[in-house]
Parts: sequence; C-alpha cells; structure tokens
Amino acid sequence: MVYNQIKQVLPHFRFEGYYVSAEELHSGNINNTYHLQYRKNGVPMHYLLQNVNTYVFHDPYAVMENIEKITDHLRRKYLAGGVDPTRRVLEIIPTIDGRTMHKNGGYWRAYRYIENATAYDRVMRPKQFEEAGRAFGEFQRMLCDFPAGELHTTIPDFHNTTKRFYAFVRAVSEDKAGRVRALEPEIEFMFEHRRAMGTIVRELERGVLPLRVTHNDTKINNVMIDNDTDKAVCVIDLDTVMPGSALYDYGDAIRFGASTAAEDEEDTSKIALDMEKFKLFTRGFLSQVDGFLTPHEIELLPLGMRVITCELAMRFLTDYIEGDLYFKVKSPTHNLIRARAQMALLEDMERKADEVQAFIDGRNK
Ligand code: GN1
Ligand code: MG
Repeated sequence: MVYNQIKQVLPHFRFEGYYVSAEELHSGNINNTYHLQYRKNGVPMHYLLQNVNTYVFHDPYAVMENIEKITDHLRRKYLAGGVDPTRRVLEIIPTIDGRTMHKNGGYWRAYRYIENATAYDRVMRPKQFEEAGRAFGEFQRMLCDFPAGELHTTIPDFHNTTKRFYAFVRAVSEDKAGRVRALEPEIEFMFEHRRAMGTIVRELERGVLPLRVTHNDTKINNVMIDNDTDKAVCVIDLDTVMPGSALYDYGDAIRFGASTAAEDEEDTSKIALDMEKFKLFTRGFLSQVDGFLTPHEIELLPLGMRVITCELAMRFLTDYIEGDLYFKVKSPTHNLIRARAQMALLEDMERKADEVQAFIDGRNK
C-alpha cells in the first residue's frame, strides 16, 4: 500500500492540515513520486512528495541547492515584472527543521502541487503544444542572466553525447547482462550516427555554441498546463537544471512531444515526426528566444532535435545492455523498445530534415 511506503516521512514536512490520501504517479522514469492530499479547515491541500533516485543523483543536496537558487531567481524576476509567481514557479515545502530534504533511508523532498493544471504525456489540443514551446523558451529567457557558475553540475557530462558514446561502447564490450548478441542492428545504428552525435559537443568545446543555464529534461510533461485556459503555467522537474545547450532543450521537447507515438511505442511503424506539432512548438519557443539565442543556435535547432533523439536511443540501449540499472522499466525489454522507438523517430527526422530546416530558417512559415 502506498501509505506504508511514505508514512514515516510525512510528519517531517510542513504540510498544512491533516493527511487524507496518497497515490503514486508513474510518469517519471527516475524518482518515485507521490501525490498527497491533505485537508485544512475543509479545504483540500495538494502536495507532491518525491524519493530522489540516488543511483542517478549522487548528491541530492546539490540538486536541491540548484533548485532553490533557480526558483528564487525565477520568483524574483516574476515579481519584478509585476507577475504573481504563485503557480508559476515550483515551491519547495521545507521539512520541520527547515531543510529542503528529509533523509530517511532515502532522500525525500516535497513541493506544493500546482492546482488546476495538468502535465500531459501527450498533448490533447494544438494550443497546448505551442504553449509548452513558449514555456520552455521563457524558462531559458528568464535564466539567461543567471550566473551559471553558481550551479552544481549534478550529473557530469549529462548531454555529452561523445562521452555517452564511449560509455555505450564500454557497455557493449562488457556485456554484463548477456544481451549484446541479439543487438547487431542497433549497435550498427549507433556507430553509423557517431560523428553527427558529437557535433554539438565539439561546438560547445570550441566556444562556437554558448553554454547556457538550461533545463536539460524538457519532456512535454514537465510543463504544467492550466486546465481552464490551456496556457502553460509552470516548468517543473528542475533536477537537471545545469549549464548546457539550448539546442538540447529545444530538441528534447520535440523528441518527446512531437512524435506521433509514445516514447516506448513498440510498433515502430506508428512512429514519425508530427510536422504540425513540430511547427507549433517551434513557433512558441521562437517567440521567446528570438533575440537572445544566437542566429547560429537557431540555425542548429534541427540538429539539436536529431542529436538528442540519437542520444536517448543510445542511453536507453546502454541501460538495456547493462541490465536496466538507470531507467525504471515495466518489462525486461522496455529499454530496448524505447531505444528502437527513438531510432525510428530519428530516421523520420532525417527524412524530414529539409522541411524542418526550411521552417526554422523562416522560408516556410
Ligand atoms: C528521465 O525524470 P524524467 O523521467 O522526466 C531522464 C531524462 C530522459 C527521460 C526519458 C535525470 O527523465 O534525461 O530524457 O527520462 N532524466 C534523467 O524519458 O536522466
Ligand atoms: Mg526528470
């Protein structure tokens, strides 16, 4: 029962009112997440409780320090601009002793649940996707004056696709779970894409592309959309906010949200890049970042979507080869299915590359 997993932890947080119920949410691949309902003077109070995955985040305190700094910065900027930050910025619920986390076997943290808004795994209406693009663009814009040096690098080389390739090769050669034999086409695919995958890393290293403070996990379900207005309210899941490239943030949102199928669709014939969704998201994103992203960054946005899709294919495949240590899985082949789905999506992105580039370059509005 869910309550038994969390009952020890609940009294350590400054939740208001009395406990009513809890349910586990299953959309994230990393942390365990629970939606809590409390009640205070007859009014329901909602919270999100998370058990931070320490296999992924070796230093959860560093993660929380980053989140505190980022949310403070966003809150201050919204206030300075005359915008009420309530519901717009993630709010940490402190522990009874005033900390951002409670340590009890694992590391636990809590947020105020954003009321009357939804995190969609698949967008329902076109407007929501344009809004998501706007929200991630706005997030970058709001953070473009944040001093990157103040942030901990919580996962080193997170989107260093070149190093990820080496890790993949190491996993293949070690073959710890004995799964490599059946993976010739997938392994071949990664080697074929190897050079293209390193392009962004090389340009970042040479300073041709700027390092910015980025979100690094821009799945569409990391934007809360208002239930009444369909407007984006708040960008959530700030665990991986670190110095990175704007190209990945843009690209990852397209990878996840503008596919015609789910990230783990087994039938690869159903997987394609949905050009309408791509255009909607891009329009929303560009409305916020035109002006501070360099022309070169904008020109390379299509590359960003391809590189990150390939990176995720490789990360899922690596985890499958290593025996499913990193991502949560629902079946022994879940990571392989995810990897194949990303490969299929990338192939369709490659087919549509000219059309995509023409749209970004403004030749095809
Ligand atoms: C993980 O936290 P969640 O489930 O949104 C992962 C991302 C992947 C994503 C793929 C810290 O994100 O990098 O893109 O799964 N987060 C981490 O669904 O590795
Ligand atoms: Mg995440």
